Amino acid sequence: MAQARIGVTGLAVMGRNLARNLARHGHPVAVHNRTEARTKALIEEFGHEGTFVPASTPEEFVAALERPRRLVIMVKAGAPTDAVIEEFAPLLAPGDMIVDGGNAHFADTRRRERALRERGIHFVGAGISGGEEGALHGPSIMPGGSAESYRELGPLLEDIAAEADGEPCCAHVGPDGAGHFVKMVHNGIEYADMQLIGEAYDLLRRAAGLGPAEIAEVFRAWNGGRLESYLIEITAEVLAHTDPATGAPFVDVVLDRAEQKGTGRWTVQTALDLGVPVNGIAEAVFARSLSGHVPLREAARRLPGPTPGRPVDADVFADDVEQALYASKIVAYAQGFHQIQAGSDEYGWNIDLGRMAAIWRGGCIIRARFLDRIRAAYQADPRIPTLLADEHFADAVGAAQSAWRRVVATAAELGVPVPGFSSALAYYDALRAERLPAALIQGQRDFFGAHTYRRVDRAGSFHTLWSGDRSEVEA
Ligand code: NBP
Repeated sequence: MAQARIGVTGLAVMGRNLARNLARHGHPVAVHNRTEARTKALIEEFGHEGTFVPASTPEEFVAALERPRRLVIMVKAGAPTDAVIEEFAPLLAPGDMIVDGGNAHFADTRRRERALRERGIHFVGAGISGGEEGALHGPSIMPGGSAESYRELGPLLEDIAAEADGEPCCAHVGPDGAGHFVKMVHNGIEYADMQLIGEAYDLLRRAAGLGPAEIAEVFRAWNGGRLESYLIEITAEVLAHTDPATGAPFVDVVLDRAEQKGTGRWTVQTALDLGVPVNGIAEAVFARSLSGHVPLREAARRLPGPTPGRPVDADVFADDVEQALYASKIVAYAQGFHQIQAGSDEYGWNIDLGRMAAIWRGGCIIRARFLDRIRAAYQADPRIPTLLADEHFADAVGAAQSAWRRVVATAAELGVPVPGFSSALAYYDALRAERLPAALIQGQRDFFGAHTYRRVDRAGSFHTLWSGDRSEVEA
């Protein structure tokens, strides 16, 4: 007999917490896991939190769900997701819904959605951000799939999502893979944001000579202003932490090799396919990659750097870094939103970009005060070509640009790597440039490959007879 409104299969950290979140909100939830011990552990530890219906087999699990069935998969992304779909889909009926809450690649989600649609089953790729804490207390949820499935699922998902200013941090993103695409770009932006914060810390330490505890205080102060965000807040916590074993600053005992699970890399790969310049996100992915190349770093350690100069004035420099960080962050988000717009156009998703900013305001890792500004920018002009053209952001980067340039110049002089800050500044300068050296590149391409070029003064494509008399012909 059907007893559960929704079911979760895959009860590792994310699935377990999502199931608990549903139960805590009064939704009877069926729970299942390939290895039954996880199901039993959930019931033993948290069964008192709400109505759980434990199931030992897929058949029992499906039988426990009211119709149309809502089945959430929270397993390891990739082949396990396909295996679970293959296991459950034959047990479902037309109109039922499978939600994949894992970190799937949006192209896989498109493929799975198409295949299940042919069997009459709705497949919803839902990006879920916020890690295990978010899954339990309220994540940011980005569901794709059909509008019809959202009518059935939306109220449940909105119920368990985080809230920001009384609004749920969950909205229907668009058809098929739109939800996982937006989650992917969200993660790419997260990479960029973290890299920029890392550079700010490195500069305050190496250029201004501040210690981790002092830098923690700088971040705490920043968190009271326009940079207020979860990432700035936890940065202060991490920097203030002392290693209990050695008494040293925690940040000094951690190996400086950053890891990644792959969504940042997907963001950059997809951006390349779409032809969208996301250099801030790419630099962040490459910076993590570089940090892990130990033999490379060891081989290069003896290369000369600049002669140490005088330390900068810490207070003045910290203010400059705050401005550089804010401006670079605006650029990173502008690039990410450009990519979402491009994906939406490419796949016909019709994504409401302002809504995406709104549902990232709570629950997720990049939640930040300034997302309100991004929402406002898209409300004012839903097709604005870049966030940098919005009046607020244009004014902010304009006001910050002198400090931003000083910070990048100081970093270069002192030999502190700031790929995030400097690539963001290069993007800003490239976008605002009257003329770019792309004209020369077109000339080179025409010279060696007869690739042709267009002219500023008349329509058409042209080729110069470089190895002949250098006259111009229309191509
Ligand atoms: P994991 O990604 O560690 O996956 C473990 C779960 O997958 C277990 O329930 C395991 O069952 C199940 N599983 C595997 Br592995 N292969 C299976 C198969 N062939 N058939 C059935 N079940 C299989 O769990 P997680 O960290 O909770 O993450 C779940 C999803 O959420 C992932 O896609 C992840 O990328 C995504 N996500 C994670 C986070 C996070 O902070 N951890 C945040 C956002 C999204 P078993 O118990 O029988 O081995």
